[in-house]
Order: sequence, then structure tokens, then C-alpha cells
Amino acid sequence: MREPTTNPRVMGIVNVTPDSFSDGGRFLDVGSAIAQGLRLHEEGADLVDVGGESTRPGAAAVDVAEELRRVIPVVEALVSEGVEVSVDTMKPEVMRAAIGAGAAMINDVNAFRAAGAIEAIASSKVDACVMHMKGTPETMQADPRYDDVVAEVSAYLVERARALEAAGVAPERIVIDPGFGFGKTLEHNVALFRALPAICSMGYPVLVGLSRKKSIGDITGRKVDERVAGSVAAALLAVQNGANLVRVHDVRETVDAIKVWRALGGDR
Ligand code: 9MG
Repeated sequence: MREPTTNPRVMGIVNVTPDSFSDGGRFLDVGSAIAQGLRLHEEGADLVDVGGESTRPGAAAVDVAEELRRVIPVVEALVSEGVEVSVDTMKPEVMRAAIGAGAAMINDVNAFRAAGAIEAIASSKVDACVMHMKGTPETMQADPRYDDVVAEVSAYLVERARALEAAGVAPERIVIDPGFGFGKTLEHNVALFRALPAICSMGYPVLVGLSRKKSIGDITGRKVDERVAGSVAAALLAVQNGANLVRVHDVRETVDAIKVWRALGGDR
């Protein structure tokens, strides 16, 4: 089995989505998103992932102008406060603007498959997270099927990482992610999780995102806001199995758990 990573990093999640109405129009609370990013940074997040388009199952797409309006002011504000920022986007225009605003990573659940996405990242120095997703957020949970989920996801991740390398992205800049919950049943997610030691031996750092997801709810029987303990357990086991980066909502709890794990010899 692969040795656990000695220095796992924690990525905090900031979603910039409209959450209230003002004078008949959607009111976008950029200030709350910035405050949330700063709070996660203070709680010990190594980097903060900012997203302006929901990737939840069934979520509708947003257009480029709206996504830019949501994300870029938050990136600028967090970077100016010394926060390392990742931007969760599938759109090359948003990638370019985010890189211009100082983002250190582009996290693309679509694995840079959009026209112009590889070029947007290749002409920069930022890191790139390539994630596996079967289908689109709108359709992905409609009866996903695989012959061999681990083999298919692994082959896809290698193919996408090689596509980035062929465009000039150095392998050290590439992070791979099995994409838990993105076109996968609980069984698929469990099979991928159990294969983490092998996935972590593929030559790229690995990101795991299970925080508060349906799989945690399916296992524990808990509602979304009651999934903290289950999410922390999953993050810790991911780290134990070699994950380099865990993407989480509950930064303080995850950072504490990793500290205890390390102090008690989990990283030996
Ligand atoms: C945006 N987003 C939601 N879940 C995610 C996950 O599991 N991994 C990555 N890379 N991004 C995610």
C-alpha cells in the first residue's frame, strides 16, 4: 500500500451563488463570500476554492458574464489578503480572468475538455486539477453505469493529464481527482475510495472531495448539515490512503483531525 502523504493540504469551499432577492433582482452577496473565504483561511485552509456555478447534481449552467461577476471580485479580494485561491470553473474565459486576478489553481470538474480550456491554463503557471465526471452536472446522476469504475476513471484521468502535459503543462502542476459523486452511485464511490492507494500511485497528486456529499448521507443517514463527522472521517481516511489534498466545507474540524492523526503517528 502507498505510504500516506506526510503533508496533506486542506482546500476550503466558497460558493458564490445568489441567495436572496433585492428589488425584484437576484442579490449577489460577494461580501459574504469574501468573509467566508477569510474565515476558512483563518481556520487553517491551505487554499480556498471559489466557485460561481453550482456543480451539484441537477444544477443548471450559468453564463460566462454572470460567472465572472460572481467569482472575480472574490478572487481579487482574497488574493489581496494573502489567501491562496483555487477557482472552480469549466469556462476558459473565467479561467483566464481568474489567473489574471491571481488564482493559484484552476479546478475544472470538466477536466479541461471545453474548447480553449487547455490553452487557457497552458499559457500560465498555475496548477490544474483534472476531475473525472460522467455526463454533466444536469444529467450525471441519472443511472450512471461502468464496466469497471476504477479502471475507467483511472484511464480517463491519465488521458486528461497527458493532454495537459502535451500542451506544455508540467506534471508537477497537475492534480487528479476521481470526482466522487459526479456520475457515480454509492457503490462506484466506495470502489474508487478503496482504490485510492492505487490512484495515488499514478504519479500525480490526488484531490479527494467527499465533504457533505450524498454518499456520506447514504452511509450515515444524515441530512446535509449533519454530515460533519462523516465528512471528517472520509477526509482523514483519504489522507491515510495517500490523498494530497482534501476539499472540505468544515475546515477547522478537518484541520484538527489531521493534526491529531499526525501527532499520533498517522503519517509514519
Ligand atoms: C467543485 N467540486 C465539487 N465537488 C468536487 C470534487 O469532489 N472535486 C473537485 N475537484 N471539485 C469539486
